[in-house]
Amino acid sequence: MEMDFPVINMEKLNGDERGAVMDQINDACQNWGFFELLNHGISHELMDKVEKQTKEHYRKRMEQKFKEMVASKGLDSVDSEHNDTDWESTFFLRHLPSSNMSQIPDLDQDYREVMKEFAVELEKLAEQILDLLCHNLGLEKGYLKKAFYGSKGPNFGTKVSNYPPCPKPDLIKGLRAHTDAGGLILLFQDHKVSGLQLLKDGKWVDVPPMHHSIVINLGDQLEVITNGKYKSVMHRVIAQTDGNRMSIASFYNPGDDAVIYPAPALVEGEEDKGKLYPKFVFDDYMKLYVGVKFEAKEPRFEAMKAMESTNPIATV
Ligand SMILES: O=C(O)CCC(=O)C(=O)O
Ligand SMILES: [Fe+2]
Repeated sequence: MEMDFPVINMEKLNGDERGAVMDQINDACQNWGFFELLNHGISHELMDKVEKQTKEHYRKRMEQKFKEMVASKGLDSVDSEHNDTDWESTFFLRHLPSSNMSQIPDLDQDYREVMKEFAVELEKLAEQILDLLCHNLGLEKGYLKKAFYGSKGPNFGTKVSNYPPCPKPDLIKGLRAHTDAGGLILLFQDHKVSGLQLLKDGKWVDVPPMHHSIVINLGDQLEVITNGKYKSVMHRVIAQTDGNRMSIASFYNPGDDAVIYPAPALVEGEEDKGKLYPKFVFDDYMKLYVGVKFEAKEPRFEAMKAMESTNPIATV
């Protein structure tokens, strides 16, 4: 039976349907790697401001540059598949462990302020979701936050993207297929222009645009910590021939020096026999990931295993 994309109404976590909603989240984590949140507590007014300012910023500061890039690379007239470019216009805001917001050029002051406010809300939501995951996994409250903490707290940042109309969306992807390297990803996506797809049972499935929703997906680190109980899932963006898709993806990731390994409570059997994933320093994983982002994740885990066996990390 074809299952529908999981949509979670967070309001119901406060009522007598809590158990069923928790099960729905657990099922989404096990079978989809993705779910979409409604009534997540972030005000619609704030989200509307973020959307308006992001679209305005694109028109004022990014669109011309994108068009010039397309023209200079001849991307609008390709006649065969392009596997080394993405049809996206992006910039990155870092919030934690320290903010880079004041160094980003061309951000209007009110846009800067609204994005700061949004990031604070998203950080709270991320930690709330991590605790729901802890509960479902049978881990103590705060386990995942602590696992990500390292010595300076998590890395938390936002990639602001626009996927402008693309004349050849079958030849150039908006964003090529990948799994996310980090922890928990929170996405505010355009509610009118679709394009995000995830790979499920060998088929690409649309992540449905919904007004004022936040889409959550799980990165490679949660696969490792859960010893594969939850998995990161391949996804990609298909640009549209008409319509510009906005997407604001926030990455709640481990700190650079956080040591990542399967939670002992989720490793079955004696000693380390049931441990399916390696132990490593998050930054070592990221150094590897940048070069192989658009490849399968399994060789990344294997490379980390090889590193672990030559240079084991003391148990902390
Ligand atoms: O734009 C999107 O919807 C997804 C972006 C994404 O997958 C990423 O930046 O890792
Ligand atoms: Fe992604």
